[in-house]
Amino acid sequence: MKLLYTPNSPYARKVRIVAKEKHINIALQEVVLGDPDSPVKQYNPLGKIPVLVLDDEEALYDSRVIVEYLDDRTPVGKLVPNDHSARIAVIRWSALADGICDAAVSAMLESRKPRQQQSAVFIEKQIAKVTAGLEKLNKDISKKKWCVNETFSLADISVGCMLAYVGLRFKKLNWQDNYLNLAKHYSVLIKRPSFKETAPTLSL
Ligand SMILES: N[C@@H](CCC(=O)N[C@@H](CS)C(=O)NCC(=O)O)C(=O)O
Repeated sequence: MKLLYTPNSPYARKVRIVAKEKHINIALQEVVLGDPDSPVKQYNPLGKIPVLVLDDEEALYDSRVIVEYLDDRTPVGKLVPNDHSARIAVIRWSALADGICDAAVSAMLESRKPRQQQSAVFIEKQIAKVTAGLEKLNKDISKKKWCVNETFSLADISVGCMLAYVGLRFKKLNWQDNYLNLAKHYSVLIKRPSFKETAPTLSL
């Protein structure tokens, strides 16, 4: 099994953390998304990473599908609970964290266009989604240790990956000072080996 990934993708990091937390070995294949010879399209018609290529060459995407696949491979340390209401809560937290990443990625890509082609209105709209999402998560995490039912889950992993990504791309949002409940939550998460070993390294 191999994972096509880029080191800074929050979605791919989520998958890498889930694999580590579940003690599942996956080979990593770093790709360059802009490279015309990148193998990604061969496996995912959408051209997006992460993609998990199974031993029989079947490809799984997107990150939400891959994390469920990995979580179901072993009952040890379930990250998406079986209980219906806990499961819905976990995937809802995760959907919001991923949605914030979607808006942050869109704003970042727009800001990389030549200045005349950029839309300031579009960027502002995406950043507003990021800050509204951060506010909601900051309120919901409140004084809790973990996002759902006081148990570490996929919700915490998704939130942690999103926070690291927003910090990497939008330092000026200064989320660590503006969302103190999230900052406290993050300070606990980054002590886990799975987070330390997957920290983004590049600023590209
Ligand atoms: N919903 C997808 C999002 C994946 C995604 O947007 N990945 C980005 C990298 S961070 C990508 O591959 N972008 C390339 C493209 O959109 O062409 C997931 O959860 O896997």
